[in-house]
Order: sequence, then structure tokens, then C-alpha cells
Amino acid sequence: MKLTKKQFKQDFEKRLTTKFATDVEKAGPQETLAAVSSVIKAYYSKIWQEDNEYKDETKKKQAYYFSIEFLPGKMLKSNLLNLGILDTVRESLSDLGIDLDAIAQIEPDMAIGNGGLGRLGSCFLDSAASTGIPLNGNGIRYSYGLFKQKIVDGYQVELPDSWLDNGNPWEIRRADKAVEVHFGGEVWLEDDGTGRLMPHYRNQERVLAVPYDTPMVGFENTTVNNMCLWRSEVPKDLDLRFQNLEYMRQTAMLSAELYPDDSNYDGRLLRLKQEYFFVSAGLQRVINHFKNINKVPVTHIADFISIHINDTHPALCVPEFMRILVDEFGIEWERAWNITVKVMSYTNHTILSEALEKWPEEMVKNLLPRIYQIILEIDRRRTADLLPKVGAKLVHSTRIVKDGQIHMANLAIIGSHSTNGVAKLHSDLLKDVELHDFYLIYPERFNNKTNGIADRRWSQIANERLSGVLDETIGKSWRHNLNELKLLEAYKNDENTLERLQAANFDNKLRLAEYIQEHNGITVNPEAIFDVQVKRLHAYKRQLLNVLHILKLYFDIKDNPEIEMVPRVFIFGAKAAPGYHYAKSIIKCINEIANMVNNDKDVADKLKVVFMENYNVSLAEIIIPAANVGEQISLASKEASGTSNMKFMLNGALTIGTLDGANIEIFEVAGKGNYFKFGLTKDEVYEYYRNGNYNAHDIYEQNPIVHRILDAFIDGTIPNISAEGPEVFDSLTTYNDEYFVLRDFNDYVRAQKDLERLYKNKNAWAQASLMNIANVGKFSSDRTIKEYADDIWHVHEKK
Ligand code: CR1
Repeated sequence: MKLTKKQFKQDFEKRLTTKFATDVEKAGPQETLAAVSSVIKAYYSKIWQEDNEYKDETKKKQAYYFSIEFLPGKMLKSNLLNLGILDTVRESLSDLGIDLDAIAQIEPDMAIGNGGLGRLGSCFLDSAASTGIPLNGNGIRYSYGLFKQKIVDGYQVELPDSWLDNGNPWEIRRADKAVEVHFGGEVWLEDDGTGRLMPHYRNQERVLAVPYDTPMVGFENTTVNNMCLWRSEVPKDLDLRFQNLEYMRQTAMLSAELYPDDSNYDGRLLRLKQEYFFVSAGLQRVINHFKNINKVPVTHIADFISIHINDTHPALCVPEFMRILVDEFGIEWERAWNITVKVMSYTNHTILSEALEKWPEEMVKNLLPRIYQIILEIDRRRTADLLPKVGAKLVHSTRIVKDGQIHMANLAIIGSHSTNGVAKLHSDLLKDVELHDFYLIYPERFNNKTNGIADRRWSQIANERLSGVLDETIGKSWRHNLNELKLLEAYKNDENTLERLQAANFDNKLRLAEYIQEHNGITVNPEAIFDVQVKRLHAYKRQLLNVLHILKLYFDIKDNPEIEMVPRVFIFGAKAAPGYHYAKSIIKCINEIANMVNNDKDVADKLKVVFMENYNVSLAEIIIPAANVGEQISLASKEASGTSNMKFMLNGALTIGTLDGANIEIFEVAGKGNYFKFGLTKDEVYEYYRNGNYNAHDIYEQNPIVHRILDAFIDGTIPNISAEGPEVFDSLTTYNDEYFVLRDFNDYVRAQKDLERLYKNKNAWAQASLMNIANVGKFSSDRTIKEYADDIWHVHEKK
């Protein structure tokens, strides 16, 4: 949009008066932030309204991304950037003595997601809007987002994230579009007089679902899509019999809290309730909108909408959509089923078996009696249909209902026309191993969509220094199309460019060093290698492998304080699920090792270890641009894709990583010599599984370095881990090292040495860094979302 400084200042000052009864001089930072946001909202609202009208008039097909998590982070700068007014607003505010960056920093992160899965959803919504693809989000407006992590005495402590305390300037509450969602009670079927069986209900619990719309503003275009988040409330006309405290509490709880774990499942009823809540509310709204806009029979709905099931949490879309078509529109079963399969598509995000959702039949039956009947009927008809075609074995292994449980992934695959993984390796594993039986039955449904990132946030917003250098070197076309970064390759031997790229990174390191000084009280040397591992804490991600290597370096120094070594700062950021005991023990160990190393005089500044509290999207925006090295060291086959790996690459960090997830594709495009690869391949891992011949204890016995490092966990060398140390030690020895940490240790050390050697050669390192930036284009989520739009949803870009 076009905006002059004069206009903005006028709008801003007026807003301070009309909305906050104050002025530039007297306004506090919260008021300033609220007034700026409110003015920005007015700017995009017009575009939003027009785009909605355009969509309604053209009646083009739209896609809906159903996800129980989103992780947008802060929105102010991203909205400014996308509206094309970031510089104008920054300068205007600066004229008034206000620092935009300081104001932006106090906006709370919108953190209604756990990690990669939620962040991917937000990258997709950003990219869809920015490429003109009509894709809308549908989720839950949790009053409390992902917990805030505090480190107390080295331990993780969880504090509530009440992110809505000061209001949310971006959302619009649409009370007029509220719908009801029903739970429990009894259901029975009665002939409606025409021979059709219709459901009748008694004693159902009613919950009001109120939508809050948050705009997804496209980058310098006229598209504004919607992220609809549902809040649970008590219906205003509620029958007095239901108005008891327990019911009120439960209803409020429904949208109160994000489930703080994306990898373990402990069968909480509330979670199942949340899943049905946003699925039912979302589908009702989508279908209501379809009815209002299109004067065609609902049997044509697959030409107008696509519903995406993001991981299994929204898999109830399948039976709920069937319920609406069959019970409410009276469509005959077979026809309804064909429509449902056409409308639905599903993404799998992990092969970890503990994350595969299964719900006890009893629970589904009691909470969702009609949905339960529908699931049974889907399962019954499919079994009858397939038995003669594929045989009992395949039918059984792929059934939705078995062993007293409802298998949600099976429901999602069977009820949709597309199942995709999130990186080549992961999609292959789905076809060849994890979902092989499904692949035999429905080969045409399986496909791969390698993840991507909203590159504008991770470069233009998070790394203005680098962006500036890129503009000066290759022009600005890369800001619209990340593939244009390829132009940078021509400068691979240009010393001046290499220097400026490294200088930008150095400035970011200074910024991070300052943050670390302020928050951790640790002084780090900005000349050191900034070696970063930021992601959820999980055994399969192997933060522990990183830790063992740190201990190795520490002992090298202790043995020989004069040793030559490129100084290193190891930086961790990681939240552990509150109930994941082992992960929390690792956090404690990292913090105690950090204390030990950082305060050891022999070490001086050769080695520093920093655990950064409360890793989240906005902290990532400070850390990643300052990194030299990104650690992507999961056991091959376990990390479905990873997305921070792409963010590091975009910011010029080199990856040290295993052949896992999207690392493989990153290595392919970064080119030889520009990354550090180590460790078992997925085939080798599966070979061990087949043979059952991995023996971690042997490695402990036979490798003196490993022996010494592991002993440090139990012999008092590392202080204050008398409970956690033995736990870690046992996990690696007695319990045979589930994720092959010890098996990969030597090769990891080797790769780390290669890395150090390259870093000593400043020019060669800078070239490798440049090559990473130049070849990152593939990992823009603009590319990913276009593939979803073309291959799965068949929705089209606005021209
Ligand atoms: C995967 O672990 C992937 C993201 C987004 C995660 C990670 O490798 O990048 O999804 N899976 O696709 C997940 O959270 C519940 O599963």
C-alpha cells in the first residue's frame, strides 16, 4: 500500500487521542504499541474486506488448513513488511522519538503451538497469502499458549503464558458467526417416515463456539486470508439444568490451554474434546459460508472447498463431515463418502509411534456418540468392500477400529484422497515401511511435500543486516522470489561480498552476545564459532550427542590447557514437555555442564555453553541470524523434516547433521564441502532394528573417551546431577541407548573436527556460507504451498 510519513503520523496521533485519551509524549509503551497496531489494522482491514468480496464474487475454490496448533510469533513487523510500509512507519515513529523495534519487542508472541508442526502451519498461512492462494487456517484460540520456560537452579520450571492480558490487537471477534458444538448424551436412530434413519438426541452438553478472525496479510499484494480461531463459551440461552459450576468450568477449559506436548499421548479426555470442538465448529462455518455464497447443491461442495487435516488431531473432520452431509443434508451414504474423500487431505508429521493418536472406543462412544456410530459404519463398509479385493490381512492391519481403539491416522488416510510426508526421506518411509499396507491399497494417495519456511520472516525481518548486503549485491528480486538468491553464486570469489556477508553475521553475533550477557550473565567471545541447537528437547533429536561432544572438548582442554582450539560457544534453546521426565533431566545436565565449563579457569574463553531460557519464535529471530553452525543431529529416520535447518541455511549458517529429514535435501542443494555430514543412514538404523544386534555397553567398555565422558555423569565430575546423571548414564548403557548416540559419537567428533578446520580458513568458510544462502530457494514455503495448492487442493492463485 501507499503511505506517506505525514499520513501515518496523523493517523497514529489521532488514534492515541481517540482510543487511548493520551498523546505521543505521555503514552506508555503498551499504549504506543496498541495505537500503532490499531492504525495498521485499519490499513489492512480495507484490503481484507475487498479480498473477501472478491472471493465471494468469483466463488473460486478455497482451502482450509485445520490444525490444533499455530505458531505465528509476533505480528507487528510482519504485517508492516507485508503491507510494504515497514520503513515508512519506522521512520515516522523515529521522527516522533519512538523506536519501532523496541515497541515491536513487547508484543507477546502468539504461541498457540508447540514447535515445528505449529510453526509450519503459520509459515504456510503466510506463504499462501503472499502468493495469492486462498488458504485459511482453522484452530483453537487458547487463552494460554505454550508455557513460559524459566530455568531455576538448572531445572525447567513452567509458567503460564497468558498472552491475551493486554488484548489482541489483530483479531476480530465474530459473535454473529458463532455455532454450537454438542457432546455426550444419548443418540438413537428413527425412521423419518421415508425409510431414512435419522438421529435423535437427548441430554447433550451444548458448547458455544465463537470464532476470532486474524488476518493473514499477503506480501505486497491484495490478498488477505483468514486464520479462524475458536473460543468455547456457555450458550446464552442454556437450559438451567446444565448450569452447574463443573459444566461452566469444563466449557471454559475447552479453549483454555494448549496441550503442551506434541510427541506423547496420555489420553486426556479434554484433548479429544478440543479436537472435536474445533473440527465441528470449523466445518460448520465452512459449510455455512458455502451455502450462503454458492447457490448450488451441497453435492458439488468438493468443487468449492478443500479441507486439510494437519496431522491426526483434526482427523474427526472425516466423520463430522459425513455427519453433516448424511444427517443434515440427507445425502445418501455412498455419495457422501465420495464427496468426503474428495474434500479431505492429510499430512503425516512423524513416525514416532508414541505420537500416533489412538482413542479408546469407550471414550469416543461416550463423548461423541453419533460420531462413534459413523466411524463404525465407515469401518464396517470399508471392511466389507475390501475383504474380497485385498484379503483379510491387509484389511485388518489398516482398520480404523481395532483392539478397542480408534486409530486416527488410519481414519485420516482412509477418509481422504491424499496423504503426504514432509520431506523425501520421510515420505519414502511412510510408503515403504510405516504405512506400507496403506500404500499397497491406495498407492495413488501417497505423495511428498518437503517443508519450507516463510523466508521473509527469517531473512527480511529477522536479519535486516544480511538482507541489506543481499540487496546491494544482487538487487532486490530475491525479496519476492527466494530462488533469485542463486544470483549470489556469481560472487563466490568476490572477496568484498564475502567480507560483507561475514560482517553482517558478526553484527548479529554481537547482538546475540549482548542478549546472552543480559539474560545469562555470560560473556561470550563474538569471534568464536556460534554453534547452535534450538528445537524441542527430545531424546531422538539427540541434544545429548552434542553434550557428549562438549564434554570431550572440555576434557581435551583439562588434559592440556595449552591446546590449540578455535573458540566455541555452544548455544541451546529447548523446551521439554512438562511430563517428559528424561528430557527435563537433560536440561538440568546441560545447565550444570554449562556452569562447570563456563567457570573453569583452564577453559578461559575457548569454550562456553549457554542454555537460553524460553526458546520461542521471537528468540529464534535473534539466535538464528547469529549462528555459524546449525546442529541437526537426530537419529536418521526420526526427524520427519525439521524446519530450523532451513532457517539456518537461509541465514548463512553451515549445517552439521545426519542424513535425516530435510537435511538430505539441504545437503543436495548446498553442494559438497558446504555442510558436515555424519552418522548412521536410515538403512543402517533399520538394519540394527532387524538384527537386534546393537550393543551400547560394548562401546562404553571399548571406547576410552566415551567411557570417561559417561563416567563424568556418575562420579561427581559434573556437580549437582546426582539424580539426573545416573539416569542419563543408564539410558545410554543399561537401556542400550535407544537413539544410537554412542554409535554415532565417533563420526560426529570427526565431523566436528572437519568443521573446525574449515572455520580456520576464513575465506573458505565464507564461501561455504554464501553457497548455503545462494541455494536455499527450494526451502521457501512459497514453493511448498504452491505444491499443495496444485497437487492436492486444486486451488488457484489470485492473478
Ligand atoms: C516433526 O517432528 C517437522 C514438523 C513439521 C514435526 C518435524 O520434523 O519439521 O513436524 N512433527 O512438519 C510433529 O510435531 C507431532 O509431530
